[in-house]
Amino acid sequence: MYKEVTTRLLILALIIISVAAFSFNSSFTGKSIINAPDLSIAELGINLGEKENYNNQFLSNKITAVVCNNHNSPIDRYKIRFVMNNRVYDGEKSNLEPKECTKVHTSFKPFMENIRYVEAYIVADPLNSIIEANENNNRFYKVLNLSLYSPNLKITDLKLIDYGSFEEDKLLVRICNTNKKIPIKRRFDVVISLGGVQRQFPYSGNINPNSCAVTYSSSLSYFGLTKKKEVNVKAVVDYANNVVESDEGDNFIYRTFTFR
Ligand SMILES: [Ca+2]
Ligand SMILES: [Ca+2]
Ligand SMILES: [Ca+2]
Repeated sequence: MYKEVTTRLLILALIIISVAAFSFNSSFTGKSIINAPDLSIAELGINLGEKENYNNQFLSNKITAVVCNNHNSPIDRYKIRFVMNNRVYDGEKSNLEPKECTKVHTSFKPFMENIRYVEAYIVADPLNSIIEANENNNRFYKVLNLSLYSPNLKITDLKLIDYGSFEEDKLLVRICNTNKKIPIKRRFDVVISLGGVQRQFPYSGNINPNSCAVTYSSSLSYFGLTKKKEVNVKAVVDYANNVVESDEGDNFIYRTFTFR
């Protein structure tokens, strides 16, 4: 009985020692898994961590990714690939210590793209040239809403300008860009509907942030208005929707004019 217990204890001790020895050993073998870096993407966004995270000054908005090294070996150099709006932006960074994170930016300018949403991908080590402890956390996908980075057209006035005779009179349309930081640098149109007759007027100038511009219609005879009466007039800016705006719902104005 005593001998049996001793034997069992011995066997148990052997098992414990061998398991300990195996785990001790395994920390020195399989180097590529145990001692390796691990690139991962923690976050992707616009102007991440900036003091003001939207509507920076002209040209200074950035798409930012937070890249981390989750494991125990440093990384000398690594490549980062952004894919946005069907374009590829490649970058290279250096020195990422174990357990360290860093921010990576691209030159992508949200408002210059003139799109409302962008599907954004980021890949760390896109050519798989670094052996990592985890190869499955190198990609990040996010749909970014760029509306806040868009300008905004708004019609603030529509009035009749007297050119002497009523057929020669024109309509003045006052258009403002209500965004405080982003200019409008795209052609757009102004459509005026007068007494049910619709005419289109292109506008090709830029409008600076927080600024207004005026444009004029053709003379009223161009609308087929031949006799004096009361007419409803509607003006719409960016009728064909060439400009992506933060607010697409404030682009029209109504007036009623009585010609006597
Ligand atoms: Ca990884
Ligand atoms: Ca608008
Ligand atoms: Ca628009």
